[in-house]
Amino acid sequence: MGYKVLVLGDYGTGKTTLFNQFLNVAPKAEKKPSIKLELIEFPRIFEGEEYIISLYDIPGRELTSNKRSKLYTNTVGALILFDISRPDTFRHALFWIEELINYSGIGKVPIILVGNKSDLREISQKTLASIDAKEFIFRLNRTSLKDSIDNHFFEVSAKSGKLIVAMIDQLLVSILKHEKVRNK
Ligand SMILES: Nc1nc2c(ncn2[C@@H]2O[C@H](COP(=O)(O)OP(=O)(O)OP(=O)(O)O)[C@@H](O)[C@H]2O)c(=O)[nH]1
Ligand SMILES: [Mg+2]
Repeated sequence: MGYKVLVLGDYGTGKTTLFNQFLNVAPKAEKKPSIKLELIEFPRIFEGEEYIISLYDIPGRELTSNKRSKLYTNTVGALILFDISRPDTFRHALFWIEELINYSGIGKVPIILVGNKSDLREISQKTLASIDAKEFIFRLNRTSLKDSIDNHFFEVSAKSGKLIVAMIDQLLVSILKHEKVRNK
């Protein structure tokens, strides 16, 4: 089994689009048969070792919180999406992070805060300044320092695929670092 990574965020932030884009941009990515949730697996190499990422697409609203809590078990990392054209989805990112921490069963979990739809920046003035997201991550890292959590912010376009491979590789580095500390 690979490293279980969830794609979380409010409805319409682009989770499914991002999820499917990995089939195009990550070599050897495959959709796996799965009863409940959509699952994509692919290998990534870091320092000569191969690691399998198992990515799960989580719907933003259909599930009750009780049902969702079960999905978080054994999660070792997450992509928390917001839509840079919808401030409400950014404010709600903390909700997803807290839910993940509460239910994952391993305490804190490294995340990437993902400002999605970066392609909209070129055509619309009404997009969030990335400085707010950077500030948010800075504060989050200050509060989780004692757990050696190392969270990051990426602005990507799920639509074009821009930066999403770099983003997942950064998450893998954070996961490996955190696992090392946990297994000491
Ligand atoms: N411009 C732009 N549109 C995007 C991008 N990613 C997703 N979208 C659009 O945003 C809408 C919602 O995308 P989904 O991928 O269905 O969102 P979701 O987060 O899976 O939504 P739920 O499953 O309902 O929670 C669709 O119309 C997508 O085409 C992006 O990077 N840029
Ligand atoms: Mg979806």
